[in-house]
Parts: sequence; structure tokens; C-alpha cells
Amino acid sequence: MGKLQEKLAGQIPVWREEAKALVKEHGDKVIDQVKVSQVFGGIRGVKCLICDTSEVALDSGLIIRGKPLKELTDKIPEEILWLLMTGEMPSEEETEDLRKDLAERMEVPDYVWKVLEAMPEDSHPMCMLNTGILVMEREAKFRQAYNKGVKKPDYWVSTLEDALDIIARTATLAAGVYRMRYNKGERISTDKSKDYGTNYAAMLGVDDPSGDFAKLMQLYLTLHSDHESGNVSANAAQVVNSALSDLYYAVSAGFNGLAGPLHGLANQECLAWVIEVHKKFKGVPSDEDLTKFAWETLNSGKVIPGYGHAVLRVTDPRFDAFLAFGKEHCPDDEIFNIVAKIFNIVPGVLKEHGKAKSPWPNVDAGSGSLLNHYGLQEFEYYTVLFSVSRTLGVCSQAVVARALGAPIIRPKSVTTGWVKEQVSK
Ligand code: HAX
Repeated sequence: MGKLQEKLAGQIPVWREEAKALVKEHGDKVIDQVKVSQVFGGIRGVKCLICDTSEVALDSGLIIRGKPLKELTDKIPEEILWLLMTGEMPSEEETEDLRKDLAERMEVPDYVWKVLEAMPEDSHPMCMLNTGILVMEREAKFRQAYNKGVKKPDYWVSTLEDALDIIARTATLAAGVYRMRYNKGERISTDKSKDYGTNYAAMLGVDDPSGDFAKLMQLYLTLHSDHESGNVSANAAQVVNSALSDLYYAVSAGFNGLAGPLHGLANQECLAWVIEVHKKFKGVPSDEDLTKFAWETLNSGKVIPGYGHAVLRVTDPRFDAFLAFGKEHCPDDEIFNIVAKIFNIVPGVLKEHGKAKSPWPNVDAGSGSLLNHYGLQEFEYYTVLFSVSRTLGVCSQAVVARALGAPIIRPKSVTTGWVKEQVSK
């Protein structure tokens, strides 16, 4: 048994007792009410989900297990994964144990590559990644355990095994998709002596003499790892997993949601918009030109990608972290400078426009310019990077949910007629 399994085996009975006692003692207490505008408005803001891995504060952004993101930007994915799952930072020994375990699981079976090779050459990299995940479902340890009659209190054990397999393999799969889809040559093998983020960066094969691209990948994997459970990808995965569909099905559902332009795909749209600005103005535009261009985008009925958020009402601390990385590592890059300039101009434009509840940048506004700087310029691939990272959070949420014996998710829907009746009473 690995150290993570041991740690969780010790913690889970305590979590269960705590949840049971809460429901027993306070099960009838009201913690929120639902307005008609929320029912018609994407259930925005309704407090009806439990997620212990992370929370998003309106006024400060991502907090992972009680730790604000800015305290975590120097951590590697193994440390973040341990924190997400257990609620504690790992010791060096625990980090090393998890690193080795993940490194041992990174190999992707041959049949997966054969399926991907048979896909049309213009397939979206997100569709390729997702196909790879789904094809591996035959290996799901949860499904095997369930078919053998495993008891509910032990569901988390095989779910954790699937989680670690999926997390480890997603990096290899994602790197393979990059090399296959963009004709980069042979796949690069995993190196069992490396940590997860360094391995992923190396398997992509991006030229990295300074090692800074690997540093960016570590940061990237941390920043996108989790964002509560109400966002589209986490929520989709959670709902699917609640039916006891195994994690391959659930992660795949999450990735399908991440592939939407209002969610994870915004990062590709974002860099596309920045590059359009760069091309149109042949470099960094003046404040006046950029303001005009932002208005043209809005007036044509489009959103400004990378700006606004369903929950956050301040600049996303994940954007701040990317901006700080860019200022340190590529302060003279024109594309990065356009991103920084957009940050000065667009919030004012969005405020004047008056629609978006938050005029501030989200995580997707800055990441693309940094990837572009290091030569990873195929922006259709960017959501795949996001997916590799988000697997950490989605899988951790599933392990915690199975540990707590969370039931199948089944909210109640109502008809428009029913709402009309209620409001006329
Ligand atoms: N540009 C223009 N209009 C915007 C806008 C933006 N960046 N952000 C919001 N709006 C508009 C909405 O389209 C909506 O208009 P309608 O009433 O005409 O439909 C109005 O402002 C109110 O929207 P909101 O309540 O502020 O925002 P939502 O909670 O509905 O949506 C979104 C949040 C992130 C989807 C939204 O801000 C958006 O579309 N942003 C651009 C796309 C983007 O950056 N997505 C990535 C978000 C982060 C993420 O999940 N990454 O994975």
C-alpha cells in the first residue's frame, strides 16, 4: 500500500463521522434559498454541492484545502495532489512516494495509440485526448471491484487506484496527442526518475534549454488543478461518477465540458484574440487602438475571451501568477506585452459595456501568451494542458465523494408553468 492510501485510510473514518453527525444534528437547517432568476440563470450561486478539495472566494479566488493559491505557486503537482486528496501538505518522503507511484503508472497501452492513429488528422486534440481516456475504460479497477461485489465503504479504494492511473496516464496521453496531431515525430518515453510535471514537459518535446518551460508547466499544472465542484467540468464528472460510472467515464464527461468555449476552450480563443490584435496592429497597439478593437469585438456580439467569471469578482489570482511569471521570464515578448496591456484596458471597457458581472481577467487570459513564448504555439492544444491539470482536482473530488459514500446526484427540475403558478400565489 502506498503512503497516500495509508493516509486516506486513516482519515476517511473521521470525515465520515463528521458528515454523518452534521446531517443527523442539522439535517433540517436551511443554508440557502433559490430565486426564480437562479433557476433560469444556470443555478448560479445556489449553495447545493459539497466540495472539500477547494473553494473559490468571490473576493480572492482559489483556495485549496484552506490554502490560498498564492501560497502554493512553488509546489509541484505531486504535492498539490496530496493536498487535494488529504487536506495536508505532504512530507518530502510522502511526495517522493507519490512521485514514484505516478511515474510507475504513466505508460499508456498500445491499443490506445492505435485508436488515436485511426482518427482523422484534423480531429480536435481535446477529442483525441478524450477518446484515449474512454478507450482505457476497460481497465477500470472500480468496475472490476464493483462487479465482484465490493462493499460501499470500500468504493474509494478502487476509485483511488483508477484516479492515480488516470492522472499518470493523462500526461503521457496528452503529450502523445501533441506529437501525433502536430507531426512532431516519435513519442517521447516517460522517465521514471522524473516528477510528473517535468516528465510531461519533457514528453511534449518542446525545446527547453533553460528549463523554464518545465517550470511553466509545473505552475500551469498547479494553477488549473481544481476550482470547486460547480464549474462545468467538475460538475459533469461528479454527476456521472455519482451514478457509480467509473472514473474513466466521469473524467471523460468532465473533459467534454472543458472543451466548451465558455469554459476550458477559452484559453485557445484567448490567444487567438491576442494574436489577431498583434497582426492587426503589427505589434503592441496603442491604448486607443486596443480600446477600439475591444469595442468592435463586443459590438459584433462576441465575448472577450479570458475576461469575466461565473463566481469570481476580482482579478483571478491564477492570472496574477501567470502575469508574474511572464514579467520575470519574458518581459520583452510582444504577445505577452499585449496580454499585459489588455489587462489595463479591457476591464474599463467591460465596465462601460455594463453586462459582465466581473470585468476582470480569469485564468485563461494569460496562459497562452506564455506557452506561445516557449514555442508551444498550436493553440487548439491548450485545453488539453488544462485537462491534464484539472484531472488532479476532478479525480480527488471523486475519491472524497466515494469515501463519504455520496449518493447519486438528482436535483429536482420544475416546469415553467409550475414556476408561474408559484410566483402568482
Ligand atoms: N465579454 C463580453 N461579454 C461578457 C463577458 C466577456 N468576457 N463576460 C460576460 N459577458 C456577458 C455575458 O455573455 C452575459 O451576456 P448576456 O446577458 O447577453 O447573455 C452577461 O455578460 C452576464 O454574464 P455574467 O453573469 O457576468 O457571466 P456568466 O456567469 O454568465 O458567464 C463566463 C461567465 C466566464 C462564461 C463569461 O464571463 C464569459 O463568457 N467570458 C468569456 C469566456 C471565458 O473567458 N471563459 C473562461 C472562464 C474561466 C473558465 O472556466 N475557464 O475554464
